[in-house]
Amino acid sequence: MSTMLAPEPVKADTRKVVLSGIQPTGKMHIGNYVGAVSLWVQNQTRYDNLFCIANMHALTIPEAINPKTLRQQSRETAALLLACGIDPQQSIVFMQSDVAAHAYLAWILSCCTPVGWLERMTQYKTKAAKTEVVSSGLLTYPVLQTADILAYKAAYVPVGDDQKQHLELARDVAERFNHLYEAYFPLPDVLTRTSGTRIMGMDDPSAKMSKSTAQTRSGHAIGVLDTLDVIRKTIMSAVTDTGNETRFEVASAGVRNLLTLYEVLSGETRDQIETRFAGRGYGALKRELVELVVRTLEPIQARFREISDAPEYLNDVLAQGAECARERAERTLADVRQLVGL
Ligand code: AQP
Repeated sequence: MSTMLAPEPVKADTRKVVLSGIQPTGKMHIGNYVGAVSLWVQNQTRYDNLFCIANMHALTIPEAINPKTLRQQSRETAALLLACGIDPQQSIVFMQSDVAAHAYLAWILSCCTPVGWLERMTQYKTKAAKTEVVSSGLLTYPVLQTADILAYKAAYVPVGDDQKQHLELARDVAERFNHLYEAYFPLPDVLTRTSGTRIMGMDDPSAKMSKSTAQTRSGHAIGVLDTLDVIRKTIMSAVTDTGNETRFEVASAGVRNLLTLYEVLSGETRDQIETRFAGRGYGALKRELVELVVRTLEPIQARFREISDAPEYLNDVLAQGAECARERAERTLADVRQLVGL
């Protein structure tokens, strides 16, 4: 099949560079898909794209993942990106750990980053509060993310809402580097959806849907690879309220979350959705959302199975991706070494 041929190297061109990543810290969920991956796919032909599996970021809480699981989930995540529609003929897909320049650049950038900036990060505070031994890697996580972005002088970083603060930090670090040495790095801009940028937990609409939470709480996330039965059960038992309100602006958090998922996956306007569900109760909304989610995920799951049956193809994609990414990142690193006096 032509789409399973080893990709040609993706060459840099005059389009703006896009870089984004996903951690292989668990099962990819519909929040990752809606907030980030579908946006990457949607804009794929418009930009010069690099997408990485952030497996080094996944080491920041080493107690949470064992080496075998990390390796297996990293490959699964890469296969899922392709299954979701990332085309390796158009976008560079690679493992973060295959490009050593990220870690090297992260060290140089960490020397330009005041500790206070890192200690203020919301994600650091939340994750540190839940972790017995807080690694310095958890604190410097956003510096490695900044290195991921700046290694390719990315103009845009498409992410969900939870990563916005890290992006602001990346801009601040780039600005500080430019101030200390020379105006070298462009300042990256965040790209987010207008709706669906923060999908909440099905079992708790006050907390964002998260891979790590999903590992300990069934009913929290809709996994991209979940079976029809699990998807149905998760959506049908999603937290709502005792009312009947399906207007976006006034619905309770849980109902708004379901409406938002419906909006992004259907492409219908809010007016159309409100008319569709007016007075029909939450059961109808849930049942139709189940159908929509299944219609969205079925082709992704079928494609995932095809890719999983062709491990050599995935090896080729990742090897080619690493080579292309390495070449670009090494060029940036050579400039940076020169600028800082190494
Ligand atoms: N609930 C969400 N709604 C919308 N977008 C989301 N993203 C994550 N959760 C949601 C976006 O998905 C991309 C990849 O996320 P990540 O792997 O970098 O990890 P994360 O942001 O820390 O999200 P998770 O899935 O909850 O992982 P854990 O539990 O490991 O922390 C990012 O662009 C993110 O914004």
